Amino acid sequence: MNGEKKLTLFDERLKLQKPQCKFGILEICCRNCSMGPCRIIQTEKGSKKGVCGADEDTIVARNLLRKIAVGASAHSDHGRAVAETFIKVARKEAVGYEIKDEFKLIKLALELGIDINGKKIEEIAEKVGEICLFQFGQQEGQLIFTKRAPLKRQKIWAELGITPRGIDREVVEALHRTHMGTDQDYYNLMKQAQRCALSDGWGGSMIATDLQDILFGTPEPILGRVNFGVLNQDYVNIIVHGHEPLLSEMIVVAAEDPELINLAKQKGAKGINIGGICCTANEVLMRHGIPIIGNFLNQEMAITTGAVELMVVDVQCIMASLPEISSCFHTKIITTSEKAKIPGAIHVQFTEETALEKAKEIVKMAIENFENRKKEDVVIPETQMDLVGGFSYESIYYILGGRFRASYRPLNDNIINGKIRGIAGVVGCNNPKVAHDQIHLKLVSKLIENDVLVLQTGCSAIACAKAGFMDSVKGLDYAGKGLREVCEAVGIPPVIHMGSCVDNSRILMAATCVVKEGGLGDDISELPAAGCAPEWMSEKALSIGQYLVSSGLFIVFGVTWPTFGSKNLTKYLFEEIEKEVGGKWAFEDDPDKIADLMLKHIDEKRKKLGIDKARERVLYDMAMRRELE
Ligand code: SF4
Ligand code: MSK
Repeated sequence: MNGEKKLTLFDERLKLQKPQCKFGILEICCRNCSMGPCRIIQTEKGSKKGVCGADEDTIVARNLLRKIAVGASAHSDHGRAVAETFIKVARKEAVGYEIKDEFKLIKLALELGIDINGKKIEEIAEKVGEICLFQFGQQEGQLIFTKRAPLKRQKIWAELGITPRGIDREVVEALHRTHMGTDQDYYNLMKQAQRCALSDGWGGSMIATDLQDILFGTPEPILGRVNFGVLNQDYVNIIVHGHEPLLSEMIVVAAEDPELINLAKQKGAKGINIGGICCTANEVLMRHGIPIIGNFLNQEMAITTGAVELMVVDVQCIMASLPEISSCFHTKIITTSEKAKIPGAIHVQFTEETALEKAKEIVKMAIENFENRKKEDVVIPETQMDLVGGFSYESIYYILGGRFRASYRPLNDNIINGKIRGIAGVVGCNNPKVAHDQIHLKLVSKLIENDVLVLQTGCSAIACAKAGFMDSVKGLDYAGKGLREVCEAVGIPPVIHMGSCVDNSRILMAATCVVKEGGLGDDISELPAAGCAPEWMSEKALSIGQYLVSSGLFIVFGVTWPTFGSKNLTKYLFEEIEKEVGGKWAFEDDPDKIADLMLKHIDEKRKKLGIDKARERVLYDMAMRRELE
């Protein structure tokens, strides 16, 4: 390490930011025009409004809508990039990529109404890619994947007028409405927030997930390892970080190139070791079992091990601090997206046409940097944990029902008989305002202890994997009796890793499959299910939360909540919205209380479905059961 430089990591920078602006925390400041910035100041005579007359309801709602639009656009632009690559692969213009899951391609083609008779796989793929890409610019009608939702749900959206029409259209309209002097009605602004978020969940994110599965393979349960201990002192260590697997998939291929492995050996290393951070980690784990180094708040610390030759990043959740931190070590930071450059990083422009070539170039840079590693500075914590990842909604079908009778029936039956009390989606980021990973862990352990099957994505999944909840043996020790029995019988951990942030669309599809299997109501809102992002920080999390609420789920956010500056908007989101869409938001930062809120909601739904008694019956002995029957 360069002794002259003082390293400042996220926690110290947070301290330096304190006290953080109260107007900002309450979201009651507006910078949408140059008459401002305006702040809502509460006085005894009432609140002082913005120069244009905007009150706290308008300002807070506009700020929230903007954040949701940004979150939705991040996911959707990811989906667009995948669709564009998909078309190039079909046209054989993208070297190194291929269609890995032809079965899913055919299934999707039929769903999209494509005539596949006599057509080659590439022709079908091109048509599928074009239809998906068209969803971004579509101006009217409904996004094609919204038709996957239960019919009752589609009707709710149609009656409220929040069915998303086109992905880009909803984001643009969101921004237009928040322009000075346009939409100033918090309720109307929230209608657009719902439409925009739904265009993410049932649009951009779902397109990203489905097309990635076809290109790189639909995940199936796979063993992996997680935590800093997966860095290897004897190997060239490369970290892939960000979100889009278009880049990381090629880095994985390049790292297997015998010539590059030989070069690594010539430089004194035993080989090339790839590890992931954030959602890129989830993507390469799900399909290749590539080890995960850590989640969002581990990115800076990974460099401080001194063992990382190169960190290659694409888009989203990449800290601007990385080049400065890496300058204290030998680590190279490589940006690859025209959309995401960082001062101090080396930029290697990545394109589909030259993907493999560029990936090899990047891997070679890492190998050549191995000799610059200062062995005396290397400190790799030994900790690592086994996990099972790779659960798609399709693989859950087969795990539960077997290859020849694939079905969600066993899951539904075990929810109905009470062995599984309900389903929880626990997702989202880390936030340095709370102790790293701790809220995720306390919450998830209480949920599984209470027989709730937990589905996970994003950095929350990595947090729980590090704690051993995704180890199919160790994880069972944390599960309640009923859940443990089901997991043991099926051979799954009580906490299911479903992928990256865009793969929350898998959770939407899993919920839809449970509804369509029957016996648990006609809509997602009737399921004994709830969701949470206990350590969220990104705007994408707000978009995810809103599309889950608008799809009928109860969603709790922790750490902080962006509408407390407006009583009316908060009341709408925490209470009134439920009458319209069946789902609602809540805020709670204590993990114990978050679990209680989710369990209460799950139990209320069980009661409404008339299956609350079934759960009590689990405790009965055989004689009592016979009597009941
Ligand atoms: Fe102030 Fe209104 Fe301009 Fe916002 S839009 S900065 S509240 S004048
Ligand atoms: S990476 S959005 S910190 S989950 Fe998807 Fe993690 Fe949140 Fe980024």
